[in-house]
Amino acid sequence: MTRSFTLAELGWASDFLRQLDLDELSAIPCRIAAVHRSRVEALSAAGPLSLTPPPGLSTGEITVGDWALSDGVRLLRILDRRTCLARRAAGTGAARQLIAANVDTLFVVTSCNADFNPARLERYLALARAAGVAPVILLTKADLASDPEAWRERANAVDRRVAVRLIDATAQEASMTLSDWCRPGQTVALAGSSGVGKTTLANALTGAAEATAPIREDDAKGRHTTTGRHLRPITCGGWLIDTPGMRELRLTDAGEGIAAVFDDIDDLARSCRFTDCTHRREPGCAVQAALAEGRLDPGRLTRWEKLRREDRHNSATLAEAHARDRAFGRMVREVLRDKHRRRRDF
Ligand SMILES: Nc1nc2c(ncn2[C@@H]2O[C@H](COP(=O)(O)OP(=O)(O)OP(=O)(O)O)[C@@H](O)[C@H]2O)c(=O)[nH]1
Ligand SMILES: [Mg+2]
Repeated sequence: MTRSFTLAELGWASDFLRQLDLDELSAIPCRIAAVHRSRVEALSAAGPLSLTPPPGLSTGEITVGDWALSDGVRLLRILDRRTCLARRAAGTGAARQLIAANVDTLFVVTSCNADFNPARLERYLALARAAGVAPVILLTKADLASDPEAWRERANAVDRRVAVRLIDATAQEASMTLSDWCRPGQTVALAGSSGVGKTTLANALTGAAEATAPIREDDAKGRHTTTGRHLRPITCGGWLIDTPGMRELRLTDAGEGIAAVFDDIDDLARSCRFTDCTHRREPGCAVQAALAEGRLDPGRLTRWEKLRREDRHNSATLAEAHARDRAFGRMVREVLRDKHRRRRDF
């Protein structure tokens, strides 16, 4: 990337400036554009930078969209994030994997076809809400649907507060549909399964020509064409983070996000007679009453319970892992202190 951008164009805001100590005023503020194994790429008002993180900060703790301070060669520190999208890392570990930072809008992308799945949409909406990011649902392939409005209604039914847009991502005017959210200084991210058209949309927004690939005909699934994450300038202003199609989006620490997406059930649960009501067969259960009266969709209740179970399990595992790390750190410090003491006493 050869163009340089002003700090305001890069998305710099007073929240970040306020975090600087007096002796940091000469440091270069920069925005992380890509994270590699031992180095990060960043954009600053003076142009692009290639930086090495300081000892003790692994690149796993840095993510695309982060604001950082640098001396031009080294990254000095990461500034507190305004928003942070994260999930539980794939595999068996408990680690929390950062997806993107300081994102204003998350475009949750699905298509007007077999990819559409309310449970998955709710999961993405909970991810966005837990991160403090405003979600927008994009229904791609509207041009291929026989009744696009029916798909819009299905998306509206998932969460009536979330904006929904029907779009043909391959059309010339695709980026116009998204212009409300893609303004100078704003950062948007795309999330959704493989093959829904994230890269097609990204290309429309950035004018780039990243590779896309046709989906399988039988189940509308993609082939995980995109593999990296980058911060890229949008033609009409703003920034885009294209995330690869996630094979797994496991929530962690997303309790508040889930409560926000399912606030109807959350409200009901609060008026149950018992505070530890499991909403199964307790007397005075407002959730069961709503089900019996047809005010609550049983499928939605099942999905809420599943997400909460998963989030609680993952958050507990994460908390345990942190406690183990802390205990190990304590042990190492004690051993070192002991060694010092013995050397001194010798
Ligand atoms: N007709 C039509 N085709 C689309 C639309 N959006 C995407 N496609 C096609 O769907 C296929 C998959 O699109 P991609 O943009 O590669 O999907 P992706 O979400 O980036 O997939 P991954 O990189 O695997 O996560 C491509 O052949 C696109 O041309 C749309 O709105 N209408
Ligand atoms: Mg892609």
